[in-house]
Amino acid sequence: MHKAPPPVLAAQHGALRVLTLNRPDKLNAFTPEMLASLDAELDDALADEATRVIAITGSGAKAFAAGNDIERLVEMDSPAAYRDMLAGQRAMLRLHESAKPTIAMVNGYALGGGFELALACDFIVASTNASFAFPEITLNTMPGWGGTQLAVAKMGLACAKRFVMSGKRFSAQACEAFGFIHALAAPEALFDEVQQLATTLAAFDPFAVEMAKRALNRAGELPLSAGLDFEAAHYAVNFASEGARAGLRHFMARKSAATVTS
Ligand code: CO8
Repeated sequence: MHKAPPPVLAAQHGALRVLTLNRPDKLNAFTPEMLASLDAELDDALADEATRVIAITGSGAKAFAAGNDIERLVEMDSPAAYRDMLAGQRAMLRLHESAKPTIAMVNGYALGGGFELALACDFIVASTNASFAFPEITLNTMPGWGGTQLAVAKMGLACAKRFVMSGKRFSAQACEAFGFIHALAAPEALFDEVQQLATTLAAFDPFAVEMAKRALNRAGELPLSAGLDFEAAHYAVNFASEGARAGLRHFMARKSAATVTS
């Protein structure tokens, strides 16, 4: 009997876990099975101590993900679309809030839900043939997996309106100038670029990275005074950790070693 290919593939490269959306014949358009599989793979990657960084990419040379499956959307009534939207939002929120850093390795089209998934990651590393759009408005719909909120947070209101209200597709080069892309690489160098970033991130104390990310994520959600309180509380918790003590002691040891040799 023909076995369906797994909707998400997982591969380990040192401290980096790469999750690949695997529906290349449909440009990796999302299905409920794909979202459920992504959820399960995230559970696994988050529970695995050896995994320090999670990257998401798309199968094939053309697309990261072309968004939600339009064939399915067409058949949905409003309650089904609402439930579908909540499932997508849950996936985006998990990535946005995940304790481990996340990288979208964008290797082609990142459209609609695919763009939302990329924006939910901490970093976007894009190949020079990638492009980004929210085409929903051209379908008389709108982003529903957190796009309106994440786009504003990541690129500012004016730029987010340009994407959401025009439906226009922008090249990776244009998007780099918009400020939400961490790095651009030629398609054949994309994985190396992601690995370099992952190596940098994995070298830091994971608890410090997690605390800093949580504090950063609250910026813009809280008034400044509450945001500063949140930051101070996380600073204090992090400061009490063995990792922070070791980091500070290491710096002092280097300084005193330099004094002895000079
Ligand atoms: N859904 C389903 N199938 C898709 C999708 C999609 N989003 N995108 C591409 N495909 C399929 C095509 O139908 C085609 O299948 P087949 O070979 O069986 O005909 C295959 O993928 C290859 O696509 P094309 O032949 O169209 O490839 P091209 O290179 O000619 O064009 C494009 C590539 C420009 C990316 C084109 O496929 C396209 O415009 N796709 C649609 C993109 C889009 O509009 N995405 C947004 C979807 S809506 C969304 O994501 C909203 C999420 C939140 C809403 C939640 C509400 C519940």
